[in-house]
Amino acid sequence: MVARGRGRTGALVALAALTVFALSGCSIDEAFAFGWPNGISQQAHTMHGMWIGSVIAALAVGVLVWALIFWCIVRYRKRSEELPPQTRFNMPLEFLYTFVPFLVVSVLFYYTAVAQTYVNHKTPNPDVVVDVIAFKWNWKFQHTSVDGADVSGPAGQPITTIGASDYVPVLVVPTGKRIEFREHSQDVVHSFWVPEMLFKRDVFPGEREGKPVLENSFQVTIDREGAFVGRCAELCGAYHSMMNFEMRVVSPADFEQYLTLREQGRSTPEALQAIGQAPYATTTSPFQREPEQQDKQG
Ligand SMILES: [Cu+2]
Repeated sequence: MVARGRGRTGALVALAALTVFALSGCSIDEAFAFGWPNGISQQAHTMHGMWIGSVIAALAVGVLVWALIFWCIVRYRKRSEELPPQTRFNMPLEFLYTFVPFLVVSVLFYYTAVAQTYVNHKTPNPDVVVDVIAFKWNWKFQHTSVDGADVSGPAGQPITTIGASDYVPVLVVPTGKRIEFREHSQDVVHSFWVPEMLFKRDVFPGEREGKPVLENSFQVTIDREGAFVGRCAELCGAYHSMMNFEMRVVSPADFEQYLTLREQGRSTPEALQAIGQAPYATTTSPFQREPEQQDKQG
């Protein structure tokens, strides 16, 4: 009687879980992602796939372990005062205990290494090179080269985008192109992070004989247009949290037009407006302190 009641409760719990899942209307992919976003780059999709696979593997192992635990609780519960038969040193079982976790770790390690190698891979000739210059407490983005050719303004000056006290810097990049971000810091360690890329990398300071001691860089191919907030992900001082920027991903044609306008000497807001990407900076607002806040924070 008790066993039947327990079975019925189990079935009810399973049915409830299934109903919640079905009514929430989310796909298998979303259900197993547990809130992890799919990202906007090919590299992010690879990491997302790795995550989904790990979740499924973890759930499979978890369900097996839970089933074994509950089966043991029921099957070997105390029935009398008599000492049950004692079994120890079961070699096949001990071998299984050691081998199975090793197998699980090996498989996870393999897929991690494959995904990491892909995400870290750099081709020698990226389509677009952007220099990311971090300083306390803002960003400067410089479009350095496109399709192997250097880009510069009308007087030969570099094409840069930098925020001001009333607007955040907007970094404009194209879809479907391999983009290399080369990171430099002018003071302390910062970290370049666009959450939708599912990726961040520290920006290091330090130069020796005019060359960076340690230059971090990475490459991505973005496949979704849109405006995405970017942040500093390394505590770098008092106004670290205000170190926001925006990444505006546009079509390759719009990007080309944007860059041509910049080469002609137009400012970032003007060029963005001309390619139909106004208003300027939509994902985050700059740091504007109220007078009373100013007093409190000194
Ligand atoms: Cu910072």
